[in-house]
Amino acid sequence: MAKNYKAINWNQVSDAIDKATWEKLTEQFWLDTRIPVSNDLGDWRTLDSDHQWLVGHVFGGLTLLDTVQSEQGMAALRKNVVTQHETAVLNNIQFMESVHAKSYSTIFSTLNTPEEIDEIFTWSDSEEFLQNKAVRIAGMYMDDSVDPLKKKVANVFLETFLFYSGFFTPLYYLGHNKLNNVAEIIKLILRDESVHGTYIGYKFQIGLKQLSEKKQQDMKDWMYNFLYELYDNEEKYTHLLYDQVGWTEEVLTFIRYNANKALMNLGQDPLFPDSAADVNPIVMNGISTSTANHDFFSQVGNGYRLGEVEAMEPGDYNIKDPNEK
Ligand code: MN3
Ligand code: MN3
Repeated sequence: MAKNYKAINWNQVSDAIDKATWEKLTEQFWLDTRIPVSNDLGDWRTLDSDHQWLVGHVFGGLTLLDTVQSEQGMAALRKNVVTQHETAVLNNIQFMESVHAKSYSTIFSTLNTPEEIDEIFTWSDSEEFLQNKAVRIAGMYMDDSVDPLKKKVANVFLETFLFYSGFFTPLYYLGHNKLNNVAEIIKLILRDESVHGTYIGYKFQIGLKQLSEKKQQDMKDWMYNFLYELYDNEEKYTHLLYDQVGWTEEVLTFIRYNANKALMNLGQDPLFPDSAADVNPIVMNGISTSTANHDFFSQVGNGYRLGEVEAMEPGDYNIKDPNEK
């Protein structure tokens, strides 16, 4: 046991990315309870039962994945931080993952009956292809023998890739000017995930560069194999959700595009040929527009303007080799 415990000093920050990320995340803080989801009830009632089923169950799936992130993901990454400020950032991320997980329940309680909500949770707690991805990733998080860098890869694949089969639905409706408040919640989540994926990917790249060339190559080989494995399951999950409404192929294009973005966050070359131009432009529109200005905090007088914070782009972090001068 160490003799002394070290107090975190924000006036001496060894990695400026920690501070920048903390500031970005705290600036864009939000809560589900401030979004008027009940304004979407009119749109909701125009959907047929297949489409209502889809909306409920994609959010059931997303609830499960955000539960994994909030309960295991950040706790796992926190065991291998390089700086104390990194711990603080991961604490922030962990709390927001709990907000994300809770926000779907806010949507359910507005749009769905208690019986439907019970059915959605029974489904997400048992559906094979959904459970496959949750158990696979959570299993890595909880296993102390798994390489910490691989846990970062699992985290970025989950955040930047595996969530997007679910995000497609609210973005599609947003593009058709439907369920706008539900979509607003999803866009606030996406804005968070954009920072999370970039930050964890950056920390991964620093760790990767410190390995020998042989070990870097082994890590890359493992990463691409792991992505194939996850994609194989994701294809089946997508068919299960989307075949009945006929959107499956479009969703698969969208998730391949996001798989490439996950690889970019990790500093790697894309795997799939799909680019932004291949994705349904209505869905891309939903992703790129900034969030509406709900101006939550001006009500309490401290002048935050939530909508002014833009999503991060991969180029926002200029990753340098820490060993280079
Ligand atoms: Mn999340
Ligand atoms: Mn996240």
